[in-house]
Amino acid sequence: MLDALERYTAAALRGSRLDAADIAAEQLTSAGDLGHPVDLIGRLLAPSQRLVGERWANQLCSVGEEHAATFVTESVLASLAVGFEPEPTHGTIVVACAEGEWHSLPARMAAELLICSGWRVIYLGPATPAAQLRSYLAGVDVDAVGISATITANLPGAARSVAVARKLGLPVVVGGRALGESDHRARALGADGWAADLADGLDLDDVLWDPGPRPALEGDWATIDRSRVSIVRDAIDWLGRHHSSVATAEGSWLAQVVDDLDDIVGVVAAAVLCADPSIVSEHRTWLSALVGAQRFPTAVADVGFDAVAAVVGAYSSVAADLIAAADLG
Ligand code: B12
Repeated sequence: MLDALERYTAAALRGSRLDAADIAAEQLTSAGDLGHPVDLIGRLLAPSQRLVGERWANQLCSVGEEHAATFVTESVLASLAVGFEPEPTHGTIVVACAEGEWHSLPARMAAELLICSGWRVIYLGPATPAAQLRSYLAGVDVDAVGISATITANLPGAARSVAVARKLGLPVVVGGRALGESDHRARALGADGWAADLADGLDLDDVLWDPGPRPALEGDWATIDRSRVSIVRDAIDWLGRHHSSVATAEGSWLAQVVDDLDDIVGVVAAAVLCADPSIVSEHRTWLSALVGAQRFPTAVADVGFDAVAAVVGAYSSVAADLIAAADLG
């Protein structure tokens, strides 16, 4: 018999909210070990979404199925968590996605986990621009801010979100897949704390560190991030001169090339911000596997990096050196 994770994921991928909710409820009420929403999120809903992501990346499910699964899991999360909401004891935290970050479900899961651990949560959802976050925070009485980032290209946006909250004197905790597995990136963003896992809730005394140096909001990373459109345009010109197939690209294929280049430039800005070339190599490995799964030669991923490497030096020598230092093997 298929285990609960596989059955749940299959139901979510076929868009069957009732089946998925039944499997989740069965786990909550049976003698199974997922007796609380915290466990349900950590051991069923989040792993199911990761599985869906892997299947999408390996061309084993379509974008439509991935969207359907996300809707099902959002619904299950909302319906199951409500009955478990305790009286808030920790104060109020605003949870928002970083500027540019459209992965709202990770932040939503984090919000539910915070609620279960006694926080009152105001959840702002996806991609709140930093300026709007600032005006929102200026008008509410809250104790802390949580910023979520899923893809590394959005770490520069996260740094701007963090900065506006800190300027208002609010402690900022960051989390999400883009932060990696140590506090290094969180510190580079200027956050006050980082939490990878909210299974045991969030106690600010445990996660906040002493204020250290903050990243300057101007600098090479900001120049690159601000110049994304021009760098992508230069990279397309470079590709046109060096790879004739790109010179004649049009329609959706050209749009895909532009998107991929824009992501690479965002990732380079993030790597410069965090002084961490592994951010570039990680993205290169991921993109190569993705184009391989799409049955394109993996060299298609290399040329995007070659193009950005060739043109970015005109904007930032630090970025050019960082790409050269990244292991793009
Ligand atoms: C659903 C989904 C989408 C949906 C999101 C819908 C939504 N409402 O969220 C949509 C369609 C928008 C989307 C878009 C894209 N996606 Co997407 N997506 C996913 C998927 C399958 C699931 C996301 C999810 O629900 N995660 C929920 C759980 C699993 O996330 P989690 O990080 O573990 O969250 C926990 C902790 O991190 C923590 N946490 C999270 N936030 C916070 C905040 C604080 C303060 C704290 C303390 C803790 C905390 O708590 C959470 C619960 O335990 C992921 C796969 C994955 N591994 O996440 C891909 C994935 C993230 N996407 C990916 C990609 C590439 C994209 C796109 C670039 C695709 C494209 N070309 O369009 C765009 C980028 C959009 C953007 N600019 O933001 C890649 C990223 C790879 C990479 N290079 O980094 C992934 C990993 C898929 C893959 N395997 O390749 N995506």
